[in-house]
Amino acid sequence: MTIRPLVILPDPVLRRASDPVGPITAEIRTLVADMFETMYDAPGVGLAAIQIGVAKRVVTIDTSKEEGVRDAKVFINPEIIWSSEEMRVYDEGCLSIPEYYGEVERPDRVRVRFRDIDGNEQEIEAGGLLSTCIQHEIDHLNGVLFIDHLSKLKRDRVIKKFAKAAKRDAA
Ligand code: GNR
Ligand code: NI
Repeated sequence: MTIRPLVILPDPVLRRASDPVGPITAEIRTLVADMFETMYDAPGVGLAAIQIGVAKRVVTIDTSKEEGVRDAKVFINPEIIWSSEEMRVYDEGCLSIPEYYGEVERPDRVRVRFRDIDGNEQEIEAGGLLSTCIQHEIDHLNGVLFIDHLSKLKRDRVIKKFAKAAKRDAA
């Protein structure tokens, strides 16, 4: 297993839509293992494959709060099949936009269909942090970032800041 470098804003890779996964091959299993390694190292509660530069519809999530207890969840080709009318606001962050946070309003609960690591179709209904996180990750699979849900003023400001930092790092 390998910790892979994270793709950081404003890298255009983050704007790519990811491709559906076909059969669960050894390559996919290695990708999932590397995603967990990278996510736990960061640390983050979720990761989409595109954040390590792989445009495949694979998401890892662990929202367990207790220290030392892991609850590793994998979502392959996840789709939201139902969203609650009720909304909730959460102060979101993203490993691809380090140290920036913003309040995003999303449906409170969602029902998600996906394939598990054995390729079996599954459905879950999620609330709380898992609901927020899975919606954030599915956005990544479509090239959407949480800052796209903020005002244009806030979004443009953060993109500008990260573009400057990237330029500085390249120099
Ligand atoms: O680690 C993460 N924390 C987080 C907090 C609130 C809402 C969403 C997230 S996901 C984020 C990791 C990440 O960037 N996943 O794409
Ligand atoms: Ni993110």
